[in-house]
Amino acid sequence: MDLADLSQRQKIIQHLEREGLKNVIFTNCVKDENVKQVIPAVTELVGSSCRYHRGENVELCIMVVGVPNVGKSSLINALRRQHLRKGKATRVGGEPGITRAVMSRIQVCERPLMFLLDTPGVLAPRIESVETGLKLALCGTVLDHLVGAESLADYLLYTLNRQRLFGSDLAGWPWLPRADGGLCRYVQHYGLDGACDDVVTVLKRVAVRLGKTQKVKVLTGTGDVTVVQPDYPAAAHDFLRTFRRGLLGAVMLDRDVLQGPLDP
Ligand SMILES: Nc1nc2c(ncn2[C@@H]2O[C@H](COP(=O)(O)OP(=O)(O)OP(=O)(O)O)[C@@H](O)[C@H]2O)c(=O)[nH]1
Ligand SMILES: [Mg+2]
Repeated sequence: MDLADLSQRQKIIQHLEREGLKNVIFTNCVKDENVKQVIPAVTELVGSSCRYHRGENVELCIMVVGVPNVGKSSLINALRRQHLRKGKATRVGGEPGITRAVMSRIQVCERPLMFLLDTPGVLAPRIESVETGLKLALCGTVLDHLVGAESLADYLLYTLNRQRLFGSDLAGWPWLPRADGGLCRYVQHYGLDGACDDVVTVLKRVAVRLGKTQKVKVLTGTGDVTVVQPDYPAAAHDFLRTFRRGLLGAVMLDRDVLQGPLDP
Protein backbone atom coordinates (compact mmCIF):
# COMPACT_ATOMS: atom_id res chain seq x y z
CA MET A 1 0.00 0.00 0.00
CA ASP A 2 2.96 2.38 0.37
CA LEU A 3 4.17 1.82 -3.19
CA ALA A 4 0.89 1.59 -5.14
CA ASP A 5 -1.26 4.61 -5.90
CA LEU A 6 -4.42 3.67 -4.00
CA SER A 7 -6.45 6.76 -4.89
CA GLN A 8 -8.67 4.39 -6.94
CA ARG A 9 -8.99 1.98 -4.00
CA GLN A 10 -12.71 1.29 -4.52
CA LYS A 11 -12.19 0.53 -8.23
CA ILE A 12 -9.34 -1.83 -7.39
CA ILE A 13 -11.50 -3.70 -4.88
CA GLN A 14 -14.39 -3.92 -7.35
CA HIS A 15 -12.06 -5.22 -10.05
CA LEU A 16 -10.64 -7.88 -7.73
CA GLU A 17 -14.14 -8.90 -6.66
CA ARG A 18 -15.11 -9.42 -10.30
CA GLU A 19 -12.13 -11.79 -10.50
CA GLY A 20 -13.39 -13.67 -7.45
CA LEU A 21 -11.02 -12.16 -4.88
CA LYS A 22 -12.73 -10.98 -1.73
CA ASN A 23 -11.57 -9.74 1.68
CA VAL A 24 -8.76 -7.55 0.39
CA ILE A 25 -6.54 -5.87 3.00
CA PHE A 26 -3.87 -3.41 1.83
CA THR A 27 -0.80 -3.63 4.05
CA ASN A 28 2.64 -2.16 4.49
CA CYS A 29 4.77 -4.92 5.97
CA VAL A 30 7.78 -2.68 6.46
CA LYS A 31 5.97 -0.18 8.67
CA ASP A 32 3.37 -2.69 9.91
CA GLU A 33 0.40 -0.67 8.63
CA ASN A 34 -2.93 -2.57 8.57
CA VAL A 35 -1.10 -5.79 9.50
CA LYS A 36 -3.20 -6.09 12.67
CA GLN A 37 -6.34 -6.54 10.53
CA VAL A 38 -5.11 -9.79 9.01
CA ILE A 39 -5.47 -12.31 11.84
CA PRO A 40 -9.03 -11.31 12.92
CA ALA A 41 -10.14 -11.45 9.25
CA VAL A 42 -8.53 -14.85 8.68
CA THR A 43 -9.92 -16.26 11.94
CA GLU A 44 -13.40 -15.11 10.98
CA LEU A 45 -13.12 -16.63 7.48
CA VAL A 46 -11.82 -19.99 8.66
CA GLY A 47 -14.41 -20.07 11.45
CA SER A 48 -17.27 -19.50 9.03
CA SER A 49 -16.12 -22.05 6.44
CA CYS A 50 -17.46 -25.62 6.53
CA ARG A 51 -13.94 -27.08 6.48
CA TYR A 52 -13.49 -25.69 9.99
CA HIS A 53 -15.61 -28.39 11.61
CA ARG A 54 -13.47 -31.29 10.42
CA GLY A 55 -11.84 -32.03 13.74
CA GLU A 56 -11.18 -30.95 17.26
CA ASN A 57 -7.90 -29.30 16.48
CA VAL A 58 -8.36 -25.62 17.29
CA GLU A 59 -5.09 -24.33 15.93
CA LEU A 60 -5.02 -22.70 12.52
CA CYS A 61 -2.38 -23.47 9.93
CA ILE A 62 -2.44 -21.08 6.98
CA MET A 63 -0.36 -20.96 3.83
CA VAL A 64 0.88 -17.66 2.41
CA VAL A 65 1.02 -17.78 -1.39
CA GLY A 66 1.77 -15.24 -4.10
CA VAL A 67 4.01 -14.13 -6.92
CA PRO A 68 7.75 -13.85 -6.16
CA ASN A 69 9.06 -10.83 -4.24
CA VAL A 70 5.59 -9.60 -3.28
CA GLY A 71 6.27 -9.58 0.46
CA LYS A 72 4.99 -12.97 1.67
CA SER A 73 7.88 -13.53 4.08
CA SER A 74 7.70 -9.89 5.20
CA LEU A 75 4.03 -10.37 6.07
CA ILE A 76 4.85 -13.36 8.29
CA ASN A 77 7.61 -11.42 10.06
CA ALA A 78 5.31 -8.40 10.47
CA LEU A 79 2.57 -10.58 12.01
CA ARG A 80 5.07 -12.04 14.48
CA ARG A 81 6.28 -8.57 15.40
CA GLN A 82 2.72 -7.36 15.96
CA HIS A 83 1.24 -10.33 17.79
CA LEU A 84 4.14 -12.06 19.54
CA ARG A 85 6.66 -9.20 19.76
CA LYS A 86 9.17 -11.63 18.26
CA GLY A 87 11.79 -11.04 15.60
CA LYS A 88 12.29 -12.34 12.09
CA ALA A 89 11.57 -16.00 11.49
CA THR A 90 11.91 -16.11 7.72
CA ARG A 91 14.38 -14.50 5.33
CA VAL A 92 13.32 -11.57 3.12
CA GLY A 93 15.14 -9.81 0.29
CA GLY A 94 14.78 -7.41 -2.60
CA GLU A 95 14.87 -10.00 -5.38
CA PRO A 96 12.68 -12.93 -6.38
CA GLY A 97 13.48 -16.45 -5.18
CA ILE A 98 14.51 -15.63 -1.62
CA THR A 99 12.22 -18.29 -0.18
CA ARG A 100 13.04 -21.46 -2.08
CA ALA A 101 11.05 -24.21 -0.36
CA VAL A 102 7.89 -24.57 1.69
CA MET A 103 9.17 -23.74 5.15
CA SER A 104 8.30 -25.32 8.47
CA ARG A 105 5.29 -23.65 10.04
CA ILE A 106 5.90 -20.40 11.88
CA GLN A 107 3.81 -19.31 14.83
CA VAL A 108 2.38 -15.81 14.35
CA CYS A 109 -0.26 -15.61 17.07
CA GLU A 110 -1.01 -17.04 20.51
CA ARG A 111 -4.77 -16.52 20.66
CA PRO A 112 -6.02 -17.94 18.36
CA LEU A 113 -3.07 -20.28 18.00
CA MET A 114 -2.07 -19.62 14.41
CA PHE A 115 0.79 -20.90 12.29
CA LEU A 116 1.74 -19.73 8.84
CA LEU A 117 3.61 -21.64 6.18
CA ASP A 118 5.94 -19.55 4.04
CA THR A 119 6.16 -20.65 0.42
CA PRO A 120 8.34 -19.79 -2.58
CA GLY A 121 6.81 -17.30 -5.02
CA VAL A 122 4.97 -18.75 -8.00
CA LEU A 123 4.02 -17.28 -11.35
CA ALA A 124 1.28 -18.48 -13.70
CA PRO A 125 2.76 -20.88 -16.28
CA ARG A 126 1.60 -18.57 -19.04
CA ILE A 127 1.60 -14.79 -18.73
CA GLU A 128 -1.37 -13.38 -20.66
CA SER A 129 0.47 -10.63 -22.53
CA VAL A 130 3.88 -9.05 -22.95
CA GLU A 131 2.63 -5.98 -21.10
CA THR A 132 1.50 -8.02 -18.09
CA GLY A 133 4.93 -9.67 -18.11
CA LEU A 134 6.62 -6.27 -18.12
CA LYS A 135 4.49 -5.05 -15.21
CA LEU A 136 5.38 -8.17 -13.22
CA ALA A 137 9.04 -7.72 -14.07
CA LEU A 138 8.88 -4.07 -13.01
CA CYS A 139 7.70 -5.27 -9.60
CA GLY A 140 10.73 -7.56 -9.38
CA THR A 141 8.94 -10.87 -9.79
CA VAL A 142 11.57 -12.08 -12.24
CA LEU A 143 15.29 -11.34 -12.18
CA ASP A 144 16.03 -8.11 -14.08
CA HIS A 145 18.69 -9.58 -16.33
CA LEU A 146 16.18 -12.06 -17.76
CA VAL A 147 14.17 -9.19 -19.26
CA GLY A 148 16.97 -6.63 -19.50
CA ALA A 149 17.22 -3.63 -17.19
CA GLU A 150 17.22 -1.17 -20.10
CA SER A 151 14.04 -2.64 -21.61
CA LEU A 152 12.41 -2.47 -18.19
CA ALA A 153 13.55 1.13 -17.74
CA ASP A 154 12.02 1.93 -21.13
CA TYR A 155 8.69 0.42 -20.07
CA LEU A 156 8.85 2.27 -16.74
CA LEU A 157 9.43 5.59 -18.51
CA TYR A 158 6.56 4.84 -20.91
CA THR A 159 4.24 4.07 -17.97
CA LEU A 160 5.20 7.18 -15.99
CA ASN A 161 4.71 9.39 -19.05
CA ARG A 162 1.45 7.72 -20.06
CA GLN A 163 0.07 8.33 -16.59
CA ARG A 164 1.58 11.83 -16.65
CA LEU A 165 3.63 11.14 -13.56
CA PHE A 166 6.70 13.11 -14.59
CA GLY A 167 6.37 15.79 -11.95
CA SER A 168 7.65 19.14 -13.03
CA ASP A 169 6.13 22.44 -13.98
CA LEU A 170 8.83 22.58 -16.61
CA ALA A 171 7.70 19.22 -17.98
CA GLY A 172 7.94 19.06 -21.72
CA TRP A 173 4.23 18.55 -22.23
CA PRO A 174 2.60 21.48 -20.40
CA TRP A 175 -0.63 21.13 -22.36
CA LEU A 176 -1.39 17.83 -20.61
CA PRO A 177 -3.19 17.97 -17.25
CA ARG A 178 -0.91 17.06 -14.35
CA ALA A 179 -1.77 13.84 -12.53
CA ASP A 180 0.89 13.84 -9.85
CA GLY A 181 -0.13 16.77 -7.67
CA GLY A 182 3.39 18.21 -7.85
CA LEU A 183 5.07 15.24 -6.17
CA CYS A 184 8.74 14.57 -6.68
CA ARG A 185 8.73 12.42 -9.77
CA TYR A 186 11.46 11.40 -12.18
CA VAL A 187 12.02 14.87 -13.70
CA GLN A 188 12.88 16.43 -10.33
CA HIS A 189 14.53 13.36 -8.89
CA TYR A 190 17.11 13.29 -11.67
CA GLY A 191 17.13 17.05 -12.30
CA LEU A 192 15.96 16.77 -15.91
CA ASP A 193 14.79 19.76 -17.94
CA GLY A 194 11.39 18.22 -18.50
CA ALA A 195 9.52 15.06 -19.36
CA CYS A 196 11.06 13.01 -22.12
CA ASP A 197 9.86 9.94 -23.95
CA ASP A 198 13.24 8.77 -25.19
CA VAL A 199 14.78 6.29 -22.76
CA VAL A 200 18.32 6.70 -24.12
CA THR A 201 18.21 10.45 -23.48
CA VAL A 202 16.86 9.91 -19.95
CA LEU A 203 19.37 7.19 -19.08
CA LYS A 204 22.20 9.34 -20.42
CA ARG A 205 21.18 12.17 -18.08
CA VAL A 206 20.74 9.76 -15.17
CA ALA A 207 24.19 8.26 -15.77
CA VAL A 208 25.87 11.67 -15.97
CA ARG A 209 24.05 12.88 -12.86
CA LEU A 210 25.06 9.81 -10.89
CA GLY A 211 28.59 9.97 -12.20
CA LYS A 212 28.09 6.54 -13.75
CA THR A 213 30.24 6.94 -16.77
CA GLN A 214 32.86 4.62 -18.20
CA LYS A 215 35.98 5.23 -20.25
CA VAL A 216 36.07 3.16 -23.39
CA LYS A 217 38.96 2.85 -25.83
CA VAL A 218 37.84 3.33 -29.40
CA LEU A 219 40.04 2.33 -32.29
CA THR A 220 40.19 5.02 -34.96
CA GLY A 221 42.19 5.36 -38.15
CA THR A 222 44.74 7.54 -36.34
CA GLY A 223 45.10 5.38 -33.22
CA ASP A 224 43.26 4.65 -29.96
CA VAL A 225 41.05 7.35 -28.52
CA THR A 226 39.54 7.16 -25.04
CA VAL A 227 35.94 8.35 -24.91
CA VAL A 228 33.70 8.75 -21.89
CA GLN A 229 30.41 6.93 -22.28
CA PRO A 230 27.36 6.91 -20.05
CA ASP A 231 26.97 3.62 -18.18
CA TYR A 232 23.47 2.83 -19.47
CA PRO A 233 22.99 -0.46 -17.54
CA ALA A 234 23.95 1.23 -14.24
CA ALA A 235 21.59 4.12 -14.98
CA ALA A 236 18.77 1.68 -15.81
CA HIS A 237 19.33 -0.21 -12.55
CA ASP A 238 19.24 3.02 -10.58
CA PHE A 239 16.02 4.13 -12.30
CA LEU A 240 14.38 0.76 -11.45
CA ARG A 241 15.69 0.70 -7.87
CA THR A 242 14.51 4.26 -7.26
CA PHE A 243 11.05 3.43 -8.59
CA ARG A 244 10.82 0.24 -6.48
CA ARG A 245 11.76 2.13 -3.33
CA GLY A 246 8.85 4.51 -3.97
CA LEU A 247 11.11 7.52 -4.50
CA LEU A 248 9.39 8.41 -7.79
CA GLY A 249 6.05 8.49 -6.01
CA ALA A 250 3.23 5.94 -5.78
CA VAL A 251 2.28 4.33 -9.10
CA MET A 252 -0.58 2.03 -10.05
CA LEU A 253 0.77 -0.04 -12.94
CA ASP A 254 -2.62 -1.67 -13.59
CA ARG A 255 -4.42 1.66 -14.01
CA ASP A 256 -5.43 0.73 -17.58
CA VAL A 257 -6.98 -2.54 -16.40
CA LEU A 258 -9.53 -0.87 -14.12
CA GLN A 259 -12.93 -0.40 -15.71
CA GLY A 260 -14.95 2.78 -15.75
CA PRO A 261 -13.85 6.40 -15.77
CA LEU A 262 -10.85 7.19 -13.63
CA ASP A 263 -10.53 10.21 -11.42
CA PRO A 264 -8.13 12.71 -12.96
N1 LIG B 1 7.87 -0.76 0.46
C1 LIG B 1 7.53 -1.99 0.86
N2 LIG B 1 8.41 -2.99 0.69
C2 LIG B 1 8.04 -4.23 1.10
C3 LIG B 1 6.78 -4.49 1.71
N3 LIG B 1 6.71 -5.83 2.00
C4 LIG B 1 7.88 -6.35 1.61
N4 LIG B 1 8.69 -5.41 1.07
C5 LIG B 1 10.04 -5.60 0.50
O1 LIG B 1 9.89 -6.42 -0.65
C6 LIG B 1 11.01 -7.27 -0.81
C7 LIG B 1 10.54 -8.71 -0.93
O2 LIG B 1 10.01 -9.15 0.30
P1 LIG B 1 9.92 -10.68 0.71
O3 LIG B 1 9.13 -10.76 1.98
O4 LIG B 1 11.25 -11.37 0.67
O5 LIG B 1 9.03 -11.24 -0.50
P2 LIG B 1 8.58 -12.75 -0.80
O6 LIG B 1 7.21 -12.67 -1.40
O7 LIG B 1 8.73 -13.58 0.43
O8 LIG B 1 9.65 -13.16 -1.91
P3 LIG B 1 10.10 -14.66 -2.39
O9 LIG B 1 10.36 -15.46 -1.15
O10 LIG B 1 11.35 -14.38 -3.17
O11 LIG B 1 8.99 -15.18 -3.24
C8 LIG B 1 11.91 -7.01 0.41
O12 LIG B 1 12.93 -6.12 0.01
C9 LIG B 1 10.98 -6.37 1.42
O13 LIG B 1 11.67 -5.51 2.30
C10 LIG B 1 5.87 -3.38 1.88
O14 LIG B 1 4.74 -3.50 2.39
N5 LIG B 1 6.30 -2.16 1.44
MG1 LIG C 1 9.85 -15.23 0.78
